[in-house]
Amino acid sequence: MSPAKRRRAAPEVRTKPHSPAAARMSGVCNEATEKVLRTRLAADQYDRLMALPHPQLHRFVADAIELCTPGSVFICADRAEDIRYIREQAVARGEERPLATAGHTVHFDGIQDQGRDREVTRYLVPREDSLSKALNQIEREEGLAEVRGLLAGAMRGRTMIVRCLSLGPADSAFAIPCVQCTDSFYVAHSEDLLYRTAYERFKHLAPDTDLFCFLHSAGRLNGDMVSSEADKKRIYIDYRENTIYSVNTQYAGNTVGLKKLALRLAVRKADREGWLAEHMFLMAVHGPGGRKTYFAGAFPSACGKTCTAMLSGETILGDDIAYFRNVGGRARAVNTESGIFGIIQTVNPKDDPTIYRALTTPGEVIFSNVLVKDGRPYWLGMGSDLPKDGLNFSGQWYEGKTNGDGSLIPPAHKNARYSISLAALANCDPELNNPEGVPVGGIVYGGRDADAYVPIQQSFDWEHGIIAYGAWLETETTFAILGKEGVSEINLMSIQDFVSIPLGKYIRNNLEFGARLQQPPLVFGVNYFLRDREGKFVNQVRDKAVWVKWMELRVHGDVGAARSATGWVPHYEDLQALFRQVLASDYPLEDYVKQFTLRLPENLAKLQRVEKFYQEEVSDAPPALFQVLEEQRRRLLFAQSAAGDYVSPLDLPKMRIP
Ligand code: SPV
Ligand code: MN
Repeated sequence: MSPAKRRRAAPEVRTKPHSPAAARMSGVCNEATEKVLRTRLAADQYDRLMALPHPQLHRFVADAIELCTPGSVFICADRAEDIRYIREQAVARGEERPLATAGHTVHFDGIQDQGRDREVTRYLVPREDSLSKALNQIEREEGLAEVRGLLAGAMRGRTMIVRCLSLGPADSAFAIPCVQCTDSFYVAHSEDLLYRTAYERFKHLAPDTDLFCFLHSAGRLNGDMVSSEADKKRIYIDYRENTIYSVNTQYAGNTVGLKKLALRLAVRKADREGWLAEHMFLMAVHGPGGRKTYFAGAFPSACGKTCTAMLSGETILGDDIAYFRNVGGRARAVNTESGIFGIIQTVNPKDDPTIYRALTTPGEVIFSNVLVKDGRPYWLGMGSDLPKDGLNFSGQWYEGKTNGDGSLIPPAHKNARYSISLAALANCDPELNNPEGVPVGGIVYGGRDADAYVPIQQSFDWEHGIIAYGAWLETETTFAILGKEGVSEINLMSIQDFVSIPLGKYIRNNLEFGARLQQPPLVFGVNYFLRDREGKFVNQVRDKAVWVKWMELRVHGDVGAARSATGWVPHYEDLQALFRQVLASDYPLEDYVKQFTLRLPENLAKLQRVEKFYQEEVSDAPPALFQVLEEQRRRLLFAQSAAGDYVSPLDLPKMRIP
C-alpha cells in the first residue's frame, strides 16, 4: 500500500487552536505537531493516537519520531491482539527466545549492561537550579544536546512502540499516567507484565494532566540483538519536562521507564504536592484471628527486599515502589507496579516456594541473564546442579570460560532476573488494585550492616525511626549496580540513587509527612546481615518470617519490648514462641543473646560515620537529624558506662536507658 493511501484525511479534531493555553485545555495539539503525526503515522495509528486528547502526549510522540526517525510507529491500544503482537515481535526479532515451558522466554543483556549504571545516569540541571553534590548531574542544555545527539536517527528501519501506562491503579488519586516510546519489544513486553495498561484511561484524561514521558532506544545492536555501544550508554533525567532519555542499553532498570526512571520524577512531584514516593515493598502480614496488617519496607537492591515481600504465609502487593498519601490522617499506600522484576539468584523451592512454583510452571515469565540449556533456565543458588555449558549473557558458555581480563564468567549472572505479573503469584494480596490503597501499619528499613544494628528493633517514634533507621541506613554495594561490590556506603532510605531533590529536603518531607498523620505507622529497623566476631552471619535466611510477625504484634500492642539505646528490642519469650509457631523450631537463648547484644563501640563508630556524611555531603540536613544523633550518642554512652562495651539484651530491662 502506498504511503499516500495509508494516510487518511485529517479527522475533525485537528482544527487549529487559538492559543497554546486553549490548546492545552481542549486536548488539540498545535499545527506543527499535528503535521508530523499526520505525515509520519499510518492512518490507523494516527487515529489511535488522536483518540487520546492530550497535547503533551502528541508533542512527545511527534518529537520522538522526528528525533529517532523510526521506520514505523505502533501505538499500542492494549487490545489482546496488540499485546500478543508485542510478545510475538520480541521473539521474532530475537530480543527474547522461547523456552521449553509454555509462556516462558529468555532475554540477554550485554556483558557491560547487567545492572543499573550510576555513572551514566544523570540529572539534567537547569543553570538556575542546584542539586546535592552527592547526586550525579550535568548542565541541562549540555546534557540534552549529548543524549539527543545519541538518539538522533537511532530507530532508523525499526518500529517505535508507544505505550500508555499507569503508575498505581488507574482511576485513583495515586495514579500517574505515563507514556513510553521505545524501539525494544522486550521493553514493551516487560511493561505488560510489570505495569497497568492505560490506553482507555488516556481517552478521559484532562488535557492538562501531567504525564511522565520516557524515550528509549537500544541503540546499535550486535548479531545477538544486544546493545553494542556500551561507552555511549546514557540515562538522562530532564525533570523540568518530566521526560527521561535512555539510549544504548537494554537492562530493564535503565530502560523500562516506569521503574526507576519514573521514581526520580515522582520524588519531585511528591515534593511539590505533599505526598511520598518511596523505594518500598508493600505486603500484608497476617496476625492472630485473621487480622491483616500492611507493611512497607525499604531495602537497598539485593538486600532481601523481594524475598521479605513474598514470604510464604503472608500476602504481597509489591516488591519495589510505593506511593504514600495522607488520607484522613492515616498513611495509605499503593504499589505503583503490578508485577515483579526480581533477582532470581538463590530462589529455591525450600526458601521461596511461592515464586519458585510460579517460575517453574506454565505462564508468562521473562527470564533475563540466566543460563539456558535445552530450553530450560538455570540460575545460581537454585538448589540443584547447573549444566556445564549452555547459552548465557556472554554467548555460548562453557565451564572455565574467561573474560578479556582473564576472570571466570559465571554460568548465570548474579543479577539475573525474572519478570512476572503479581497476579501469577498464589499469595498476591486482593487489595493490589484498590484505588484507595491500603492503610500502612508499619514501615521497615533494612540495610547490610555487618556489625552495629540488631536484627530487628522498633524506633522510639516516627522521627527517630526515619532518621536512625532510614536516613542513617548503611549498606554495601551489590551486583545490582555496575561497579565494585562490597563497598560500604550510606544509602539513605535505600532511595539515594533516585532522590532528585536536595537530600535534606527529602528527609524533611518524610518527617513532616509523619508529623501530619493522626496515627503514623510504627517504624522498624531490620538487619539481615549482622555478623559475629568470626564473620559468620548470626541469623538464618528464614528468620525474617519471625521478624515480620513480631512487628505485626507490636503494631497492635500485643507484645512488650525492652528499651535499648538504639530502639525497642524483642523479649526472648515472645521470639521463642514465634519461632515455634512460624518455623516450628527452637530458639536457643544463646542465639537471642548473640543477636540482640547491644554493641557499643560499633554503634558509636556508626554514629561517627553518619555524622561525617551529613556534615560533609548534605548541606541542608535537617537539625532534627543531628539532635537525634546526639540523643542516640548519649544513650549509647550511658549504657557503656553502666555495663561496658557489650550489653546482653537480658540486662536491658534493669538498666533503664533514658
Ligand atoms: C533495584 O535494583 O533496586 C531494582 C531493580 O529493583 S532495577 O530495575 O534495576 O532498579
Ligand atoms: Mn529496587
